[in-house]
Amino acid sequence: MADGSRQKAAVEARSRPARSVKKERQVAVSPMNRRIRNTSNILNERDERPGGIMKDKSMVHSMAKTQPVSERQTVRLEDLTRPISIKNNAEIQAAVEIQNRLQKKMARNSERRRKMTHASETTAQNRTQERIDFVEFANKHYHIDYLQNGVHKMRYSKEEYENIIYEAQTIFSSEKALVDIDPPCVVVGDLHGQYNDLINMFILLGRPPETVYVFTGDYVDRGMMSLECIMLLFTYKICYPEHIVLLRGNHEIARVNKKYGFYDECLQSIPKYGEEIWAMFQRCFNNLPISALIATKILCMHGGLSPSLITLDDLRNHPKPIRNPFRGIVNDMLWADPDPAVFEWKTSARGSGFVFGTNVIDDVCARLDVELIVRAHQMCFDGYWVVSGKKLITIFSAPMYCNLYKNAGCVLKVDDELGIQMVAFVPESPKVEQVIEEKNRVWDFSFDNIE
Ligand SMILES: [Mn+2]
Repeated sequence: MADGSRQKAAVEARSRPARSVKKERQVAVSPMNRRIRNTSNILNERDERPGGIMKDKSMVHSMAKTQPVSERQTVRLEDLTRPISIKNNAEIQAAVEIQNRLQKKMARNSERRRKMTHASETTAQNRTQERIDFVEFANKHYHIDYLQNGVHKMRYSKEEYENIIYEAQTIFSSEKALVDIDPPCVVVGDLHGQYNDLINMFILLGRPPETVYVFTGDYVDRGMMSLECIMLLFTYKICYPEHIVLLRGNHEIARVNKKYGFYDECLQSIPKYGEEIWAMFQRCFNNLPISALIATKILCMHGGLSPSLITLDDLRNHPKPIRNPFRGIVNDMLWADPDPAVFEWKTSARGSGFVFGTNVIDDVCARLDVELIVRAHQMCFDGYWVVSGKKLITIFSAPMYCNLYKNAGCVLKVDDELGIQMVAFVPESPKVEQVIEEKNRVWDFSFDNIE
């Protein structure tokens, strides 16, 4: 190598990448440090820790922006591609009230259907259904007092925790490890306790059952409002089990969420019963499905692929509950990461699961007859990452991750014909918007133009 080019390479290596490496190291430790330092003022209204989306009012507007899409999709989704201008509390409240009315109407219909199809359910279950009005419980989360900047912890009673975890667990245990689902739907990546961003998404894209969702796991840990995230999602699962799929992430494992924030949050937020409720959550998590299959063509999971994934039926019929997965197909699918530079399989630096290359993605897609793999698990600055070949997409749905990254959050919309669109939640930063605009050109595709 000539001296000049070596020097140039050294300069390049020293400048930008070095800074970003340093930043990543900081991020790896500081969320926890911040948590510990700030435990005394959980209810501080101006709190800027994760969980709080709206640093100021203008941010509500900026996060409502969605990305330009192809013409076909623009027509189909015109309400989404128009910038939504929720500027003040009154406007948010009006939007919420319309949704609340719709919600009640749909709940009445769904309740009627449920009564017709499950007329012979046990009386015990009917009794708990009477004790808590689950739809009302979910709607409470959209009360204007909570739709504000910062961290606003909900207070749930012990009975609410017990009822909701119990009912949700009953439903999860009746689901297969691979759940089949029909489009249209929205696939969501990591949330990590960023409850305000979750609420923001429900307000903008619609709540279940109006919109069907597939969540790919990592609801808890890191952020400050894991309990609110998981309680709201479980409630929707109870009310509309067909309209929301909750997959398991690597943080829905006891040994992980004991360490990275959820356990501490339970102890702090639930006086006396924190430990007990945390354990109940773990038993429930053990029943979560691992993977979802949209119209037999789009396979979703939290982490990625496993060398043990031979047929879809193997996965579908995998027994549950799965307590503390350590190795094998389930553990791999919760932990794996793609890497185009890897030839086939490599052990992972995470210490669990594998790293897999593009030829593995091609092989698996051909063998299982799926066209696309959607997974989460890795932070991306523009909210998503398309692996070359367009057969695997990473989505990450926690914008401003831990309030330390200036990343966008992204969800993936799948329409009736399996056309795909990204909806980005953009934090207030011109740099982020520019990055997303650039990448969006790469992104725009449907199955029609994949050969
Ligand atoms: Mn993860």
